[in-house]
Amino acid sequence: MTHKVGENDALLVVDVQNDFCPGGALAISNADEIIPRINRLAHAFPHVVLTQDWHPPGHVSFASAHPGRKPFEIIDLSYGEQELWPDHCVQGTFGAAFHPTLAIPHAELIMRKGFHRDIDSYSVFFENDARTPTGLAGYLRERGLTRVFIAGLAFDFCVRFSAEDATRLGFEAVIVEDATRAIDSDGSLALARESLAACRVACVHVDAFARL
Ligand code: VGL
Ligand code: ZN
Repeated sequence: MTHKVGENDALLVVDVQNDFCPGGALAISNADEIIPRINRLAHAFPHVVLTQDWHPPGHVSFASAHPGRKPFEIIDLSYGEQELWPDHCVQGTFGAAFHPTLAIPHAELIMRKGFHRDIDSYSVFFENDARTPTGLAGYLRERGLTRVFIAGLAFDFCVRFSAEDATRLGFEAVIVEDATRAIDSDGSLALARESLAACRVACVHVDAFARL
């Protein structure tokens, strides 16, 4: 199937930030490889939204905020289970900045998330309590954007939960899988695939785009 990109389509470029790339605090293997592909993909889209993981110092998702805990452990918080991470994407730091090779000057919105100290946000639509909205759904609706293609980092966290929420909110969601990379901590990649299939989120490759 080829996709013809139209006026009601948006490309959501998730968290292509230094801390998720090689050398970063929460580096994902080969994450930088997908950036030229994302840049090319973005040219085919009239509307692009960039997202930025944007945590205050001492954020609840940081293992360092929980004495005795280590990154990649899971703890119980008031809103449910939370995986703990190394300190990453701290507001205003180099690690939180977009990777220098990301080149999408025509992006129309930069959406920041994870800025509440006591709650994490994987999805670009809702924080991890599954009820605090980020405002992105309203933005897309007001602008008549009905289908979102999703690329970026990480496939098994922010990309996955954003796609699932988009579907739940009535948008059509399609993941451009070879323009993503996964963290794959403790089976999270397999779980993401299963869950995305159950939510009927389509995964395509960049060569499926008619205008590329
Ligand atoms: C992410 C873990 C922690 C992501 C953000 O962007 O997928 N993952 N914070
Ligand atoms: Zn984060």
